[in-house]
Amino acid sequence: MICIEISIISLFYKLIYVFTDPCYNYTALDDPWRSPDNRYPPQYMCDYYVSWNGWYRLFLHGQSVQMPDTCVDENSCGTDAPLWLNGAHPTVEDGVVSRDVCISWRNNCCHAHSNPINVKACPGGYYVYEFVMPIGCYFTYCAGRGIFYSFGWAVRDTNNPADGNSSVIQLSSPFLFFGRTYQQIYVNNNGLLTFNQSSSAYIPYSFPANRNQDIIAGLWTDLDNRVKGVVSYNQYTSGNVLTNATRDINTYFPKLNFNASWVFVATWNKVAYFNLTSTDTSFQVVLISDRNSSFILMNYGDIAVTEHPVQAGYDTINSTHYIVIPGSNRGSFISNFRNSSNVDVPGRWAFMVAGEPDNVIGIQVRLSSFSDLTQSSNIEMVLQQMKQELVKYGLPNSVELKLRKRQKIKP
Ligand SMILES: *[C@@H]1O[C@H](CO)[C@@H](O)[C@H](O)[C@H]1NC(C)=O
Ligand SMILES: *[C@@H]1O[C@H](CO)[C@@H](O)[C@H](O)[C@H]1NC(C)=O
Ligand SMILES: *[C@@H]1O[C@H](CO)[C@@H](O)[C@H](O)[C@H]1NC(C)=O
Ligand SMILES: *[C@@H]1O[C@H](CO)[C@@H](O)[C@H](O)[C@H]1NC(C)=O
Ligand SMILES: *[C@@H]1O[C@H](CO)[C@@H](O)[C@H](O)[C@H]1NC(C)=O
Ligand SMILES: *[C@@H]1O[C@H](CO)[C@@H](O)[C@H](O)[C@H]1NC(C)=O
Ligand SMILES: *[C@@H]1O[C@H](CO)[C@@H](O)[C@H](O)[C@H]1NC(C)=O
Ligand SMILES: CC(=O)N[C@H]1CO[C@H](CO)[C@@H](O)[C@@H]1O
Repeated sequence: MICIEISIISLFYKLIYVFTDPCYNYTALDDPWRSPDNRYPPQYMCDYYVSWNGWYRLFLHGQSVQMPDTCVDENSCGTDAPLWLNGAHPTVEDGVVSRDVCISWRNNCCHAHSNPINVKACPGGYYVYEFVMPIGCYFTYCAGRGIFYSFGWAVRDTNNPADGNSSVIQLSSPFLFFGRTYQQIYVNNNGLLTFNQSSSAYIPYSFPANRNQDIIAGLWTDLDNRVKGVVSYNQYTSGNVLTNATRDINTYFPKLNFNASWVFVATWNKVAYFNLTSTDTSFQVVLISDRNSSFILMNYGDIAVTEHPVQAGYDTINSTHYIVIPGSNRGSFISNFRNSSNVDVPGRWAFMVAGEPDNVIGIQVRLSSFSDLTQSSNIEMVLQQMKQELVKYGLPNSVELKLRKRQKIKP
């Protein structure tokens, strides 16, 4: 009798625990505008007017994310002065901890402190936050890390004119692109970078085009910043941007011992498509070099679908090298750019476009099951993925991978 009573009581406590543990008792907050990549919004959000109550778990488009615990740029997270966690996230063993919250503003990562919040790590590998009213407006809690490099007026970008192109930009360090050395570049509003002359083409051609032109297309389509959005650019030879670029390239291309000396950032922020004034499209093309080798990062934020033809990737003179980001020739598919990647960072693509490639001595392919290879469409896909991997390491895109069937020899 006593035994049963004890187990009922312990079950009762377990239930109370489950119902009060914030790890199982939170409100899901999925506001895409809270992303650090949502910069220079048309209107500022403010968390001061939210009736915060209890614990929250952060999501972005359904994906579980955490609050950034390193500085975020001002003019991001849907406002001018975003809030980030000034302290490391706890471990599950730490239980509930209190953390300082910083306000990033006026070129100062911690211009002021907002009210502290409680944070808890959960066994499922996520965090919950007990958000409280911040100290004023326009402050918002950020969600996720963001992949965009700093841009905009806070870092003194140069803006392109409406519906046109930049004037010729002299590069402060030459950019190598598959054997050619460029001292100048154009940022063209329709989503592409060109070297020798500007381009007003709003209907892309498909890569590989075998033309007499080197071209880098973040998202080449009919973009229209007369009605909405800003196209801007900047180049750097010192500062945090170089540190970040060095870290990123060494992560994606290990063993090169890379040290960035020059970074060029071109950004299309919240630009509309022509004749589709309600759309918003944001992406970035980042060129990185150490004089001897060079890399391209493409960062994709929210990309609206479009019926205009599109093209993303790069192409070279005579198409000796080219890349088409998968799906980028179908405007109905490009919203997926935000979560596709060749470097395991949703929204980001990285390519080496000049320099000594790391010697490729083998590739490892992991298949979810052997039967995957019985379908010829799957084989094509696996070969494509292997090719992407090889091209990332500097092999020309003209390499063709073919599967040769071999008779199994009986022992
Ligand atoms: C563009 O410039 C590069 C480098 O200066 C040069 O090699 C190439 O011939 C030029 N292409 C055209 C089409 O003018
Ligand atoms: C560099 O990266 C850190 C950490 O990801 C980020 O907080 C910072 O804003 C970045 N700085 C620049 C200039 O991109
Ligand atoms: C990269 O170069 C900078 C400036 O030349 C230097 O201060 C820094 O120590 C170098 N970093 C590495 C990892 O070599
Ligand atoms: C603009 O859109 C309208 C309707 O949405 C369409 O009738 C018109 O043909 C479009 N114009 C151009 C130049 O595409
Ligand atoms: C570039 O290559 C030259 C010649 O191989 C070498 O001497 C130099 O140190 C390299 N510079 C960088 C920044 O790697
Ligand atoms: C491109 O191809 C044309 C025609 O075959 C050739 O004359 C030209 O030299 C090639 N250009 C380069 C940069 O390879
Ligand atoms: C990728 O992004 C698209 C468009 O935003 C979204 O509908 C889709 O669910 C995402 N897919 C994944 C696997 O997250
Ligand atoms: C191809 C093209 O339209 N180029 C333009 C780039 O911008 C300059 C300055 O506005 C124009 O003169 C060019 O015609």
